[in-house]
Amino acid sequence: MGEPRRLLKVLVLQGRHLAVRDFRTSDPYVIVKLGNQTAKTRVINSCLNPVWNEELTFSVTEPLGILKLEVFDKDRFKADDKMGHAYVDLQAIASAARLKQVLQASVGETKIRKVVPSKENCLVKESFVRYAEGEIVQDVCLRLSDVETGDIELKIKWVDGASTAAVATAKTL
Ligand SMILES: [Ca+2]
Repeated sequence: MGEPRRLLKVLVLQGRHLAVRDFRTSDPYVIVKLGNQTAKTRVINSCLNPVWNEELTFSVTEPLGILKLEVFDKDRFKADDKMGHAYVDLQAIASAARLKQVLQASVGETKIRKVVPSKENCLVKESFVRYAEGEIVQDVCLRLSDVETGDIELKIKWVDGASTAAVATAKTL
């Protein structure tokens, strides 16, 4: 067995008040990048408040870096139009994940960290990193840049392969 595999699961929940790129609406989709890994959601046609509820999975590599999001309007006969971009600094969730072993004894839900909106991030409101049901989760609401309007809501989950295996072993004993 090699290094335990750690995953970052990015649940792209929804977009709100996205920009118009066609006549009255847009056909939005989101590209999410972590390092050299890229994943994208499906296109939702003719919608400025799309609900994707789509989970994109990335391998966690060191250094962890920044999660980047780009929103586009799908077009049939020309290049897709830009609808803004945003990023998430993953340091808060990464450092919370390091605390996980300490938290394993705790019951229910624990808020570990709070990130407040500032010029240094894209947050629309306070973002909490929490420990719930054995997982480290961060709820994020992002304001898109370089666009007239638009927010994107995400849920980021840190999945530690090693501890999942440990829990499974504990259950069989
Ligand atoms: Ca379009």
